[in-house]
Amino acid sequence: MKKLGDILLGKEPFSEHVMGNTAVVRAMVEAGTRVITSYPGSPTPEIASAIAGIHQDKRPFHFEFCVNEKVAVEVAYGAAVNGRPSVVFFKSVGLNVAADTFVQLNHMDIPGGMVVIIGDDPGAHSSQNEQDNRHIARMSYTPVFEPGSPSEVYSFFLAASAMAKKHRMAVLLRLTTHVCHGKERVSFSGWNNPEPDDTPIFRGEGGEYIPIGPNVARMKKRALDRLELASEYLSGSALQRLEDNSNSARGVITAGLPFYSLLDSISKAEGKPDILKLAMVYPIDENAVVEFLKAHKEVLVLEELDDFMEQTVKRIAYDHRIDVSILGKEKQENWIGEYTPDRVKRILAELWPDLIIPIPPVTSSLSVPPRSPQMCPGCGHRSAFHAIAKALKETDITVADIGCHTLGFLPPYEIGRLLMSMGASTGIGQGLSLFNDQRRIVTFLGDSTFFHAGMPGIVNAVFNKHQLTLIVMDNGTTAMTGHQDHPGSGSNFNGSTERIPVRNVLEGLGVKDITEVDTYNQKSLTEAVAKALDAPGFSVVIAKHPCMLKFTREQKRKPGYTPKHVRVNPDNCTLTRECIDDFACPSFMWKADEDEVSVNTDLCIGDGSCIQTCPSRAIEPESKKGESK
Ligand SMILES: Cc1ncc(C[n+]2csc(CCOP(=O)(O)OP(=O)(O)O)c2C)c(N)n1
Repeated sequence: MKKLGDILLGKEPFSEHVMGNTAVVRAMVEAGTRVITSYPGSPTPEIASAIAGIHQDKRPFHFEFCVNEKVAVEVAYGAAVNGRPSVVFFKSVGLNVAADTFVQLNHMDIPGGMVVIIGDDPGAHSSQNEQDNRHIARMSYTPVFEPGSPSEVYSFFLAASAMAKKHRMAVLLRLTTHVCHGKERVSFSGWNNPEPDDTPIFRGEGGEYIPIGPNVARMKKRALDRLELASEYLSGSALQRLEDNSNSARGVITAGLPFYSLLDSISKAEGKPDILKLAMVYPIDENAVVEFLKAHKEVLVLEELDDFMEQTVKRIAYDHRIDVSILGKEKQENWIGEYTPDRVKRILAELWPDLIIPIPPVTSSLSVPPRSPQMCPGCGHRSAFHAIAKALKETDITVADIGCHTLGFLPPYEIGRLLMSMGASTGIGQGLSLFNDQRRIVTFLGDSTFFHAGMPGIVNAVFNKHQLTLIVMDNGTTAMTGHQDHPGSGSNFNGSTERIPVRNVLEGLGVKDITEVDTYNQKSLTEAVAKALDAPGFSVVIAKHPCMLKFTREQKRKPGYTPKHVRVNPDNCTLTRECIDDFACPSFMWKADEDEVSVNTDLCIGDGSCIQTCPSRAIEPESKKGESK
């Protein structure tokens, strides 16, 4: 097994078992990418983890995490109009944040070329929706390549990058969760790029880059012309596949991961349908589709999420007067969720019952207990929710935001009754406060989210004099997506940087009522929140404590580290169960048969934030055990 750095930079051809998220970085290196930007979000953060596998001095490109997806697109665009081939990557809903700039891209002449990689999330494994970003590609005239495996991620990126450079445009590479995370052996070409030409070539004379007035129509024409060039590029492309099973009755048009699910589903079938697997899902290779439709009596369009290709295929059949029956997403349930092999098997069995050999259901004697997500042992957010709950009234309305602290909505805290999108809580809270002097409003924001999209809502609260309390859950990192740095962390992807404290920003934004409390100091936090809630106008409490998962991982790497734990002293324990029922740290275990609370030392990190929660003072550092005897 080669080292990650060698996989990404090795100049001789080789093959290796890698994730889609790794294969794409190798492709970026081969394509001579000079600037890569991102904002973290599943399923793509491992692209950055792979980049981190190349020593900073050896990286042939600049990489940075930006404060949000919009800025990430802008930095990549700025580099590309100056001649640097660039890439930006982020998760599905990141495109909503980036949209204002993203939709303009193909109106512009982009000499370096840009590849925009999005990680869509059918099945919503780690997103608040399943949005199908192929739609926004159409709206912005952006060609979309859709690979279905790590090998295709590699080859499709190279094609997307070549197209972007040749036609001086932006091209989308649409990945989905299992394409990002799936692993297979990928054959990599060798590479030997010439020294990059870093001449800053931007000119922009005569308003060429200013989309105002008559320029807009001219620019839009350019975007449409380049779309046509993109579809021409596909004719005869080796990336598009035709699986000829000599079946003139049935065919399937598909793309991406569903293609592999289809192959899996029909591997043992008799009378397999012919398959046209598209590499580009927008624009579609119309000639190939016409030929395929003409050659079959019945064609199924097999695609995850919306009926995006289906609509175009039906339009093509209509325009070309082709007599073919086209099957697609007639059933609403087929718009929802991933097209795994089992799912595709079920869809096919319903449409073409003679095709699929019924497979006996897999029975397993293992029963897996259902587990709800929860905060880590020692999490400062738990300590915060435990304290904040004591300051709240039953009638208060709490508004969650996106991050680890979203889990506050779960029992026993049940704090955060609405959730929408990153940074949305403060604005929603302001709406809730209107015509409402009976119920108090408390909103939450993580610190990464504060910088990402949280600030405009705060400015609005000050500007329009809203009555609410915001609690910034400041753990010093972007915890939920894997501890990426943000402007409040004091470091960025490439090293240390000036820390921008949340408090200073709040002061700069005009917030007058600000209190900062360590979340492990629960009494002070309860008091601070109670005071803020009673104060007139907009108040902010910064509930601070470093992410303990990150902290403990760092400690464990230090030589001589010995784990510390707490214990429940049975002599003092009065079985109030506050540690289990109200504080709810997963380290506490209830042994019902023995009527006893104990500590699972595999989970406990010894942070001690629980000690203050026990009314009978039974929780103590394990090191005190000897003393009490
Ligand atoms: C627009 C958008 N981009 C990225 C994400 C992925 N994501 C989920 S939570 C989160 C931020 C978490 O950091 P923070 O706000 O500091 O909260 P924490 O998890 O540390 O509590 C991110 C980037 C997302 N959900 N939406």
